Amino acid sequence: MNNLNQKDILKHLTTSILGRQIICLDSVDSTNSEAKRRAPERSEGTIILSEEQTAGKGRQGRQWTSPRGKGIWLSLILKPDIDSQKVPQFTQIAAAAICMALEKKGIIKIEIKWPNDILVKGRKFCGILTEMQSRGKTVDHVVLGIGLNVNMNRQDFPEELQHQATSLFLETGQIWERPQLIAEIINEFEPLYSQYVSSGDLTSTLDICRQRSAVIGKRVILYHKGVDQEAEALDMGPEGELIVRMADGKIISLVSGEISLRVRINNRR
Ligand code: BT5
Repeated sequence: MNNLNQKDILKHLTTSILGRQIICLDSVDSTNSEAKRRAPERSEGTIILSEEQTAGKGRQGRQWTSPRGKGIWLSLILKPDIDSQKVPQFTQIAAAAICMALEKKGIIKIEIKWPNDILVKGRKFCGILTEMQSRGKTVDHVVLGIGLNVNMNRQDFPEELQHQATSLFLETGQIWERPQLIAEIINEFEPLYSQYVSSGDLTSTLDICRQRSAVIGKRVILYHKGVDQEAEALDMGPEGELIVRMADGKIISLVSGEISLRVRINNRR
């Protein structure tokens, strides 16, 4: 497997702005942390990649396993002229773009577990971490992190993840070229992102996410600040929020962020 380099990715890139500058590292703590450090002097669309992450991050201090050479550990620096409240939706845009790119390669049965997990047959192979630096409503920069397990074997995962995580290789039996996948994800992301940032239009993203939702119509358990609550996921709202009916019948909208969600294994009503 070749090391990642800018040239191999640019060959497949059809975007006008995003991904035109690519920094490929050998090892880093976290590409999101590195992107945040470099964001002030970098322009919109710069991508940071690393062969491995020694402290890959999930949400809320969780870890992201990122073994050398086997995955896409990517952070995209964005500098949108947009209200900071509209940034969490970037996670949905990225999820939609990843699904479109992979489906075009013939990888099917991909599901999105709101807000930031992408699954095949119930196993997670991709996670998204959107971080932002803002002053009030003004966005300084956004770092959109994508972790995608590409050519990982079962043994590349720590034991506790072996039954809940997967990779493109494990699902398809095929070794995948990372540069092409990276370019194709960014190619799908750019139009959805530009449409949203320029006009607030999220409809294409929402259509893609709703059709592939692993949670809509299911009983779920919401976990927030140490408390589990049962609910039924009803739909996604116009801003990408998840609309749920709580056990007491109350209907509420969840904005991505602090809430974790488990789909109930036994999903009978
Ligand atoms: C996420 O968090 O799913 C966001 C992951 C984002 C990773 C990318 S890699 C490039 C960029 N730089 C970073 O430092 N991060 C981003 P969350 O929903 O909190 O899920 C974290 C949980 O997923 C962990 O607690 C594990 O249970 C599980 N997990 C960890 N590594 C995994 C992997 N490689 N594949 C599947 N599941 C994993």
